[in-house]
Amino acid sequence: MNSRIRLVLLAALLTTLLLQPLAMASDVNDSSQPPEPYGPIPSARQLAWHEMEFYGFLHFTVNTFTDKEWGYGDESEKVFNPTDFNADQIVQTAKDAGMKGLVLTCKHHDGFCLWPSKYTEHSIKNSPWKNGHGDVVREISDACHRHGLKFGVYLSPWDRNRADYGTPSYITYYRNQLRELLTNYGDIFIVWFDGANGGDGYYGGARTMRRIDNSTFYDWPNTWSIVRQLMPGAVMFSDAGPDVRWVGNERGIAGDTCWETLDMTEPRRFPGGTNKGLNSGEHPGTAWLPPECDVSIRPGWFYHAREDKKVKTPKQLLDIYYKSVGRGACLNLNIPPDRRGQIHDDDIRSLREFHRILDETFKTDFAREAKLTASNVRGKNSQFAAENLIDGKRETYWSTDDGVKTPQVVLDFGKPVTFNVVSLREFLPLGQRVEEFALDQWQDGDWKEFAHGTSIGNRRLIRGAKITTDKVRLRITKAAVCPAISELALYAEPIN
Ligand code: FUL
Ligand code: CA
Repeated sequence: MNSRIRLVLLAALLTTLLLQPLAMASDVNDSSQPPEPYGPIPSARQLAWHEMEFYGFLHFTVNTFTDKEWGYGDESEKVFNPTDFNADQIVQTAKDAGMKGLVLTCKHHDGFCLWPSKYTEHSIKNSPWKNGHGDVVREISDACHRHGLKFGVYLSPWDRNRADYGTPSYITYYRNQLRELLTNYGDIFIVWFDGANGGDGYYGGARTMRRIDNSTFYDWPNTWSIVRQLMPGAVMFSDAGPDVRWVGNERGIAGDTCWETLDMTEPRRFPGGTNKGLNSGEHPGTAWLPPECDVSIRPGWFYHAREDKKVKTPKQLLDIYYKSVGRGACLNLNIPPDRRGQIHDDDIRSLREFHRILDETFKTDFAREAKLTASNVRGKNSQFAAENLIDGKRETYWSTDDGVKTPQVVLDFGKPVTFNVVSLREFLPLGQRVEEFALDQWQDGDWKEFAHGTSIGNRRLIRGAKITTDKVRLRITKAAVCPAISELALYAEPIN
């Protein structure tokens, strides 16, 4: 090191040391300022995604007509021929169920494209449907935008049709297709990268087994940068993000403790890599990487008539909702179009009742009328008051002075109130701060704990037996730093 550099470094060190006590003092005293963020924090695109909470998957392709789950790749384009395709029926069904968007399998593992891609003949342009002039991606994306839903694309990295699968030219092909989808179909909220990869297939007639190295073959960083460039607002989903992680199972269930963060220093973090930490996340982690819970309303992902009576019941769907959305994840519920090209009546019936119950449940928040008393309010400043918990706004929150990590707040209703669902939300731009909490009810002149939990994140829904009380208390029992909580709401389900 030459002496000049040494001098500059010394000066920098001295300045840091001298300024530090000042900086610390101002942090502690200046509780009129919002708390410092803690750990990894979400990007703007992730925050927009968190707000969706519930959207749908559409698995639709040649498999719908061949009755398979994974097409081999040798299916004739001629088999794709819906008898009464109706994008409005599909999108309206999703909307009526409360979904905020739809993700379409534009190309599944079999390689058949639901849009007339310039780069292959294995697409809808060689199908009898609409005499080869159809475009399912166009019709579904247009209908989504018409009905106020967001649209997302699934483009299978594994392609059992392509002769060049496993060689570098396939990556060029894959990226060309991605560019088509990201430039011709309006706004896209999510790009879904499947981790299921490599194996036997048709491969242009070779009918062989092709194993690829998931860690190198796809060169993901350069594919991700195409998405960033063409659709900067879109989140990307895979086992390893970069924006949204898989929850580690296809049952739609997040861990009871579920962090929005993950440790990305783990070396096998790529699509099809390790499942470590996916279900519960890792705290504090190195990146904000929240989970999406994907699950099908039927046993399979594609429509099969034999599964018509196996559609999940409203009760099962509610259980999934509370264990996904209610654990800080988003729920991506698959509703596969049938051979007509519409959502089947059995699925509609179940979705309708599921949505009716959710609507009834979340119609009235019994906490709104409560009188609040908090053990601490940051800087005694109304900007951080406990009332922010019950104003229905995500962007306002209750917070405490730095160092006050175990505060409590009492909600006094002034009369008995009955509920069985509690909703909590953290203010996400400041990171995931709370590590444990408990809820008490006032009963016979004393506090009685009725629930406790760990992570909160975007949303924690606690669902139990009905409780009637005139006071509820939230205790934060462990936090990394002073909490920032934007919601405490109480609801009653129209059942049990
Ligand atoms: C899996 C695929 O293999 C299934 O067919 C389905 O698309 C599911 C959502 O992802 O990995
Ligand atoms: Ca609020």
